[in-house]
Order: sequence, then C-alpha cells, then structure tokens
Amino acid sequence: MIHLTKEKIIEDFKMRLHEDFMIQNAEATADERFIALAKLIKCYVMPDWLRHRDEIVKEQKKTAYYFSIEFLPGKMLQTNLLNLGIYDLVQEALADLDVDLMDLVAAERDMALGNGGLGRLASCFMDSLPTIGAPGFGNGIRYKYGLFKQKIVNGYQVELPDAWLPSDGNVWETKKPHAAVDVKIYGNVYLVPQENGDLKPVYENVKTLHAVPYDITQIGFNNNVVNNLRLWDVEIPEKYELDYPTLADRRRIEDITSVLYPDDATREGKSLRLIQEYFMVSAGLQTIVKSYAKMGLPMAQIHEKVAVHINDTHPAMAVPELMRILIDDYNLEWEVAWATTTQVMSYTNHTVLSEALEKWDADLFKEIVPRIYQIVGEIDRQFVKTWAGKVEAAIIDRTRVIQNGQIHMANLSIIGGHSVNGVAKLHTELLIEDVLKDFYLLYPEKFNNKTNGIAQRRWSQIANPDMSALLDKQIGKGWRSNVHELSKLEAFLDDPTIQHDFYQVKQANKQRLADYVKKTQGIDLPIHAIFDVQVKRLHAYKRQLLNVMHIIKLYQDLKDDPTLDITPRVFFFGAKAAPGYHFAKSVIKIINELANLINHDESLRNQLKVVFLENYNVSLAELIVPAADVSEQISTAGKEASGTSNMKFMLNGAITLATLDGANIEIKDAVGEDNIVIFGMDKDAVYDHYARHDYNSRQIYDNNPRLKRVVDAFTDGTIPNTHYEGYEIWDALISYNDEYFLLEDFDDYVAKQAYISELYKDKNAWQAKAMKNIANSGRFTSDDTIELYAREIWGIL
Ligand code: 7GP
Repeated sequence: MIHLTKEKIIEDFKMRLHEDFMIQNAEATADERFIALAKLIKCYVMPDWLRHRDEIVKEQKKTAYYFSIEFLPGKMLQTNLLNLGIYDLVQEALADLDVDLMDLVAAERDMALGNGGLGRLASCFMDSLPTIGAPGFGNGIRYKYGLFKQKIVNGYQVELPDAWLPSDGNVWETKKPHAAVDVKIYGNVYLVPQENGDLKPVYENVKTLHAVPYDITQIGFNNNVVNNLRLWDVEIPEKYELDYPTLADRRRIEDITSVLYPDDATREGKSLRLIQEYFMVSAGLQTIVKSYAKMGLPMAQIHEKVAVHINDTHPAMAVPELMRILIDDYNLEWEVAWATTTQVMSYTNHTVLSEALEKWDADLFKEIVPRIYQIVGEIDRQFVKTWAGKVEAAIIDRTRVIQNGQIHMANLSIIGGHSVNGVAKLHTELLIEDVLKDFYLLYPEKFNNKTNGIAQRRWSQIANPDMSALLDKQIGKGWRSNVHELSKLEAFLDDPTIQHDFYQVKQANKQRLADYVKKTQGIDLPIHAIFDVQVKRLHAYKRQLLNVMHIIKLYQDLKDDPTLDITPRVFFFGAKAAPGYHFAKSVIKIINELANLINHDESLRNQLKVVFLENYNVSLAELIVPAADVSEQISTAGKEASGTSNMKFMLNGAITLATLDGANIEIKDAVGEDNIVIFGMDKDAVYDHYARHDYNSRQIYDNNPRLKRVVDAFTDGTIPNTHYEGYEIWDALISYNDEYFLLEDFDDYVAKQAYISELYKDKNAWQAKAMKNIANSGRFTSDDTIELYAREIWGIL
C-alpha cells in the first residue's frame, strides 16, 4: 500500500468531503464522514487489489471460489483499518479534526446477508483467505434486505425488513456492469441431434436474467493482499425488456435478489429460493469458466486452476451447472466433463438436522431449470450404473440424487465433488457414522474434518481493545499478528496482580454492556454479578429453554427463602427465531415475560436479572462477547455441528458451560477439564436413547419434585401473560417426550451452575481459568482453518 502519514490522511479526508458532499468537515454528519473515510480506504487499497488480480492472471494461479448463499460480515470499517495497519493513524488523524472514529463506526450499517453460524463463518473465511495470502474469492447474492430486524413488542418477536442497503449503494462495493452475464430460467429445452451425432440443447420460451456483479474488497492483515467478494444483483436485460412488459413482471424479477430467507434450518418461498440458488451459481460459474478460457488451457483440465466450494447445499447446482457449461458451451464429452467437475467441486456440511438437508421437488426443479434437471437426471443414471451390482441395492436407493420425485442436494454435492467435510471433529464423526454413513461406504476418501475457526482479530483487537492493550503490556504485541502467541499468557495465570488487571478489564466491558442495557431498556444491572450469556439463533436443540428452566429454579429458591444469598447473576439472551418457527417464538415470549417478572421483583434484592437483547447481530455480539463471564453452549450432544460463538467467548476470557457437543469438545481439549464446565449426556448417551427408544420424560418429571415444580411453572401462572406459550412448552417437554432431553440433563446443569456460582466467589481462581482460556484460544483462528481448506481441499497453496 502507498505510504500514508497523518497529514496525508487529513488532507485526503477533507478532499473527499469536499468532492462528494461539497461540505467542510466541521459541518459534516457522521454518515457523511463515514462514507468519505470508506471511499478513501477503497482508493488506498485499489492498487493492491489490481496488482493482486493481475498477479493471479499472469501467474495462472489456481484460485478457490467460495460459493455461499449467505455472508455475514457485520461492519467493515474497523476491520479494514486494522488489516491495512492504519487504525491508529486514522484515529489520530480524525482526532486532529475533532472527530471520534467511533462515531463513524456507529454510522455504518451491519451487512446482515446471513442468518447465523454458516454465514458468519463464510465472512471469517473472507477475512482469513487474503490474510494467509491465498487466492480465494467469495461468490454470493446482493440481497437488498438482509436478515430481518427484530423488535420485541409486548414480549413477542416482531420482524421488520432490514433495509441495510442505502439507496445509493453500499460504500464498500463497486458495480461491474461490464462483467455482467445472462442467466436463463424456465422454458423448454429440446435436445436436437447435430450432424456429428451429438445432441445440442435448444431453448424455447426461456426467461433471461441479467446478473450484475458488485465487488467488495477483502483486505488481508498487514500483507498487501486484497481478494474479492462478488455479490450478484439481478437486472432486466434491455434486449429482453419485452419479456417483462408490466410493472408486476419486473417486480417478480427484482424479487430474486430482494430478501435473504430468514431461516437457518429450513427454507420457504420455494421457487424464489430455487431461482436464487441457480442465479448465483450460474452467474458465478459462467464468469469463472470465461476467465479460465482466457488462459488458453484445455477445458478438461479446469480443475488444475479452479476450485469451487459448495458452502452447505444451497449452491449444489454448481455441479450440474458446470457440467452444462462444459458440455453445451465447450463441447466436452460427458465423461471428460464429469472427471474435471468432480475435481473442481467440494462441499461442507453444516448441520445434522435432517430437516435442513435440502430437497427439491423434481417437478419444480424441472419447471425452473429444465436443462439442469436433465443433467441431474443423467448424473443420477450414471451413479446408479456405476454402483449397480457393486453394493447393496438399498444403499444405492438411499444415496442416489433423485428419490421419490425429489432431488437430494446433499447427495448431489457429495457425488459431484471430491471432498466432504464436517465442521468439528464430533460432527465429522457423526456424518461418517450416521448421517452420511452410506456415502462413507462408497467414498471413504472424500471425507475429512475441518474444525471451524473465527477471525480472531475482529473478536479481540476490535471488539475488546482494553483486553488487547493489557495483552500487549503482558506478553508483547506479537499476538496481534500471530495469535498463537497468546499462549505466552500461560506464564502469568497464577499472578494475582495480572489476574486483577484482567478482572478490571472484564468489569469495564461489563459496564459498557450494562450502560447499553440501561440506555435501551432502562434496566439497572449490577456488574459485580456473573454475566451469563447465551446468544445464538433460537432453536429447540440449542436449548435456550434449559437455561430458562434454571432461571426459574433460582427464582423459586429466592422466593421460598427471602433471606437466601446467591452469587448474583445476570442472564443475557440474544436470539432471533425464524418467523415461521412457532415454538422458538414462544420461548422468546417466555424469556421476556420472565425477565419482566424478575427484574421488577424487589424481594430478589438485585440477585437475579434477566435481559433479552433485541436484534442480536454481529455488531451487538462485539459488545456482548467481551462482557461475558459465562458462555452458555448447552445444545443436546450431537446436534450442534460446531458452534463458533463458543470460540469468541473463550478468546475473551469467558468460562464455557457446555455439553460435549461440536467444538466444545475441542475447547475442552485445549484448556483442560478444569478450565471448562461440562455437564449432561454425551453423544453416546443420546444415541443410546435413540437406539433403545427408552427415553421417558414424564417418568423423570414424576420422580423429580424439584424439576416438576420448574416445569409446572410454565402453566401454573408463575410467568404472567404466557398462558398459551406455557402450555405449548409444557406439552413439548412432557406430552411430546422432550425431544432434546432437557429433563434428563436438568439436574446436572443445575449442579454445574451451582459450582460456577461457588467458583466465582474466588476471584483469583476464576481469573486463572479465564486467562487459561484466552491463552489457549489461538488454535481456533480461522486463518489456520482456511489454510487447511486451501492446502488439503482446494490445492491452492
Ligand atoms: C451452523 C451450525 O449450526 C453451527 O453449529 C456451525 O458452527 C455453523 O453452521 C458454521 O459451521 N449452521 C447453520 O448456520 C445453518 O444454517 C443449516 O445450517 C444449513
């Protein structure tokens, strides 16, 4: 990057304000200043961006393309400044102009083009790819409305559109009209024999969409490498305007990139969703193949220069789409095209929940993407032919792509690629032993694990500046570029002075969060209390309800004995429920009413508070995570593929209260059993219940009076205004046999919570454990995770 001084930044910043807004700095709003600064950053990185792109082209470097229907970057300003190494310089330059950088940060809107873990992981990878110097680009959709904005009204979740995109566009993006491509959907396709005997598709009555890319620079950390995240928007091609004569016609097209589907387990709005998937995949692949073609190398070897990653099954049509391009546009034979396609493609699975394994109605598929449907049919036929007689017929029936009129997208991704990975050791084991075991039998060599990671710079240097400064003082600044150096903290775990310093930092972060809660909800929070946090999507398997049950138990204890002293606690929840997920929304209502009840009960003497944080998103996470004492990771063992907030919390010195699920197991291995609190059934115990069909929640309920009293609190009027929701929950736990084993795990959970309360009284012991977590968090950096993808799956390093 060009050499920058404070003076130059000041001059350039003023110039931007003059040119773009015809305004002097003193009169500018935070919005205008933010835009001016962001544009300046774009200018500064442009030479690196162009150089890196030219380098890749000139050296014909193999490049990976990460296809994902979700990206969840949050805000970009601070990350960009940090990665460019000009954070302090810019902060000082602005200070000279009497401007606080944090006001500009506040003016930026979150890019919420994702639901949860899967989308956030994609964004951590976008940060890590340039950081490790790998040519890896993102490919996704430029939704005009991101994940809904959550409002809580009378305790209920209300969803409002998240109009994150300003009318004049997102300041970080650059529109590239010259790189637009056409995508065809609907219509009929006939295969017409050619003179040489080949069959060529002829299209009729198709609808043509114009896919226009918007590029967002992805800046590596201190290394002058800039990659690209390409998001596609739809336009109506001038040439085909007559196909869309009415306003309603045009709107239907514009809808394609209008909203992100607000559900991270199942999907709705079927045809629109399918069109979104094809639109993004086709636009991305056409572009990739075109740029490969420019190299003048044989199409049959495209896998030597291109890797395409299918992030969960939503981009699975990449397999038949690449086949279509190679066969129809470049005249490759089926076998040749197939051999290279399977080498190009790789796939990550992000969940074991069967309802999230995408399947499409063959009829709908045929209507919307008729040529792709033909190719999928052929993939299916070839697959059956290949395995017939070699394995049991039943295995083929269970693994083929088309079954009972449905297209199985996971099957397509596995068959059509060379790599399948899970996102934590346990999850990959479960894929192999259970969810995908038939595939493991056919293709054991395809399976591998890549435990998730997080962009640790964001979750420490940006989100927790006080802790970062303390780390600098204690172990030097090396950890800022090599996060493994956090292990140097091991030498100080038992030093009471340093323990105290970390305690002070935590208290200051808790105060910041408490101030936010006071400002937004008017609730006073005691910061000497344990800040106990569960933030993540609301799902039955994540068991926010188990947390609620423990709170009810504490409430009952305090009401029974008004003189009882407990270690004071504040329980924080942040969670969005999918709009159509009734049960999840009822849990939100219950939490809010319980919070209302508890927070206004003076007899509890401030020993217990409950806070539901509205509209949980990446920016709010940056405020919450550094303030947590306890990180709740309490999913039913075997259900949470990995979890990534667990990694963010440990990095910030929270102690994890966890089941042996997902990456919690690897956190336990990293910090040792004494520095994490584990409870409940492990995955084998859960699977034993499945095998024996012997779980009986009513029996547990009948035989455990303390638990019975807690469960009954949902229906006996203890929690006001929740008559309907209370019965729904009671039924799920008792009448429907408690699918996620809350009742079985309850006693152990309560016991371990009591242990945590005891432990917190000994500040030194607590801090030693917290610091042990910080010291051992380096192994969860997404820089390392993505390096493994780059080397072992994509072969780009
Ligand atoms: C999530 C998993 O639930 C979480 O455990 C994991 O850490 C994360 O992916 C990243 O791998 N899954 C999703 O967000 C999701 O949408 C449905 O899964 C396809």
